[in-house]
Amino acid sequence: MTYPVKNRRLAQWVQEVAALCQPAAVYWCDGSRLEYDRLMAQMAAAGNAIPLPRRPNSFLFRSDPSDVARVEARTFISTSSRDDAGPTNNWVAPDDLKRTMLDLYRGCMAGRTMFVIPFSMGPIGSPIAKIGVEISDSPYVVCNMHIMTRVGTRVLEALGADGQFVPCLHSVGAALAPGQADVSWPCAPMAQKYISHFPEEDLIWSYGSGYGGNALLGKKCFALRIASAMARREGWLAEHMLILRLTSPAGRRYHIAGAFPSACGKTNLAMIQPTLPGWRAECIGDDIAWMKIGPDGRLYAINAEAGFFGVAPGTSNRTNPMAAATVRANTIFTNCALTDDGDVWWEGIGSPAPAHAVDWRGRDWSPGRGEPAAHANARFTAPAAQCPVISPDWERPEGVPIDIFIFGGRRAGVVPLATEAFDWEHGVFLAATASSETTAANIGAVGNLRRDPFAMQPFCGYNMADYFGHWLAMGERLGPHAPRIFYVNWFRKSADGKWLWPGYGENSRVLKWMCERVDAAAEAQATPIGYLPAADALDLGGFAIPAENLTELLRVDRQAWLAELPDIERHLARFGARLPVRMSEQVRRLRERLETDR
Ligand code: GTP
Ligand code: SPV
Ligand code: MN
Repeated sequence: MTYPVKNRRLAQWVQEVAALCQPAAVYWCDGSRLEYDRLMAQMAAAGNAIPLPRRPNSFLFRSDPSDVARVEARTFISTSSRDDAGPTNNWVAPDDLKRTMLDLYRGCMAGRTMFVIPFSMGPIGSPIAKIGVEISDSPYVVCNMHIMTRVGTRVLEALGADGQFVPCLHSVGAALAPGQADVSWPCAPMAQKYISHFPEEDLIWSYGSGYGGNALLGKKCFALRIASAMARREGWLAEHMLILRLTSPAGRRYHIAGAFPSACGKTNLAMIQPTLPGWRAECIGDDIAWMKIGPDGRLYAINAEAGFFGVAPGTSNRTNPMAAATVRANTIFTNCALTDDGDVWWEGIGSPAPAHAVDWRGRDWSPGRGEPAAHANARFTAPAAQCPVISPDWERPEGVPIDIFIFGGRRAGVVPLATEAFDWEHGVFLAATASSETTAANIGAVGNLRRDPFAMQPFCGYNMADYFGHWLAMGERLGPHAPRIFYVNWFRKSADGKWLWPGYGENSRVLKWMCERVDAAAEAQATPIGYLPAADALDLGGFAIPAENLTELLRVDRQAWLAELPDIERHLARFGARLPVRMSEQVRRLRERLETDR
């Protein structure tokens, strides 16, 4: 077999994988519109892609009910030493894991086409971008990759004869015997799913799932887990962050990068419509930022992706009008409900529940059923370029200079609306001890409080203690150019379970305070946990929030924080001697501040 590729390593790898997986055919993706349309038409003809007449060129897919989100319990960082993966990652020795997975991969593509998908994370040719090649037996993955990354011949050209790429092998794990009919969403049982990373050789092997981050390997597997390990070796940052540009009424620009755990508000903040008069926001990215120090010493960020793989439930014209506009055409919907007039519907879409719909499992549904019509982790896949507020600079090869980092999580209690770190080291501590209630973005219990450092707990490709150390080292290199660090919580609730803060566009009030802090133009008060907005420092013009809500949102409850300390200490103690001393020093000082009056 000859391949249309100059890159010898790629040609050889494709040949090896074909020999191992035994597909019925090998197909090289060119990334063209024609290719996308052809694959979509085939999936529609098979009944797996449901055309949505009200949204041009858009389709609905329903996954297998067992395959609806990432599976952290089946995700592995496979390094020769267990310690290099660290206590936050599942670990199996590379030889053992490869032996197990080779057995699974043998013949696993029988009866299917093996697609070779060359892709670039970041604009092709950007000094921050990198190339990967995904091999997958899922045409659904190919179409999603078309939207989420830059796919095709241009990438092979950029790769050249001896360029570097990250090999990403994916199979849904459902070989077809001769004559066997396919199912609409092939996948393997949970115990056979493996989302494996070999950071010592920049290699990804995924088996058994067709959903999201398990299967679109450019995203979490490459752009976060493998890239975070590369970034540490090479002195840059690969982060689970949105990127936005905020312009003040005076025309001053601020670039903000924010890390919140999965399903905790990145896409929404990335496309924020500020409610404050005169403030404008542009979206640059909603999930993954790659950042390098530029020639002027500042930190420059690119969006590693080309599309949005966004949470559908809760997305409406009121909450995220820019996302709602983005998904009007050319969008893939997964696990949303289908209305009788041929449109998608989900909880929180902003229109009343239809009297009848087909739910995400393909069953008749009506509002009285007591079950949601869309899966809580139903998603849309849409081109970033379609976002009405996408920044004209979103594909700038050199990226945008970051002024502000925001970390945060989903906490019904304790954590105030906004906190500013005392300094970089304290900011790293705030991020390292970030906590959040778990969401439907992972298969597992929802609503459990856990530590999710830097929103990277499921995505750090090496020992998280070394990751904290890398952030401390980056701060030293950045010196006076280091972005300011803030911590937010949009998700505080009252005793009777209502949001204390309206969120969404109103979050611009908090962003404005941050920008003013950068310019030394807003007041803050020192508290044991950091600087908080002074009582009148938040712009509340034209805003009707009950005074008691605001008091609660900006209160530091010393007793509640003291009660949190053991969990924070336990969390850091997991890292043992590998934890940077500066982090244990930070927790000691936090305890001291909380225990003494100030
Ligand atoms: P991933 O794609 O999983 O990484 O998620 P994400 O961080 O991009 O989260 P997203 O913006 O999609 O928000 C997830 C859910 O939180 C949606 O249902 C949103 O409607 C909701 N949400 C986002 N921002 C806010 C906010 O400011 N307040 C409240 N109450 N809910 C919010
Ligand atoms: C997340 O879980 O953080 C996501 C969705 O962005 S997935 O691509 O499935 O990881
Ligand atoms: Mn995410």
